[in-house]
Amino acid sequence: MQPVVLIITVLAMAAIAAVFAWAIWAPPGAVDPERAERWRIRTIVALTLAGVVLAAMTLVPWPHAPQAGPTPGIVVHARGYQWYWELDRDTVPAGTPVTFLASTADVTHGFGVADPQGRLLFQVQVIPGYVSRVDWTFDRPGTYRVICLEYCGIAHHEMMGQLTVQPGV
Ligand SMILES: [Cu+2]
Repeated sequence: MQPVVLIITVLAMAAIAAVFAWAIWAPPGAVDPERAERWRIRTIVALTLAGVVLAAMTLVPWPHAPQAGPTPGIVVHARGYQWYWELDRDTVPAGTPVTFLASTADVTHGFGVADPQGRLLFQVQVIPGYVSRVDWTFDRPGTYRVICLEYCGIAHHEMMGQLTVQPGV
């Protein structure tokens, strides 16, 4: 997805640069002011419509249906505190579905898990009074980091835990 966004952005920037270059170097009198005004209005209307349609399209998948039903495998309860995570188990096997049920004892936190290379696998907002659920199956064994991705106070950056994924059976 990111390469597509990059290509679209570069093409749009090139188009804008071309318009600016043309506006700068066009010979005097090359533009009929009335025709330019018509094009300006059409362009603004078309871009506005395109923006509304594109923005609406990005909202189609939301809201997600709440995950419900039986948990598929291992359940890990994760509870956030200022400023640490408490997991009721810190070791899970690879290849087995894991359901994280995350909650908070104080303020809003962001429960996130990063792989051994530091790449974020998932994150979910953890809001007081609610239990947030993430279903995840770890492919590879290793030492994963549990992090907080919602600023939650002065020591937010130190709110890290660890999850060990062992080779599956
Ligand atoms: Cu935090």
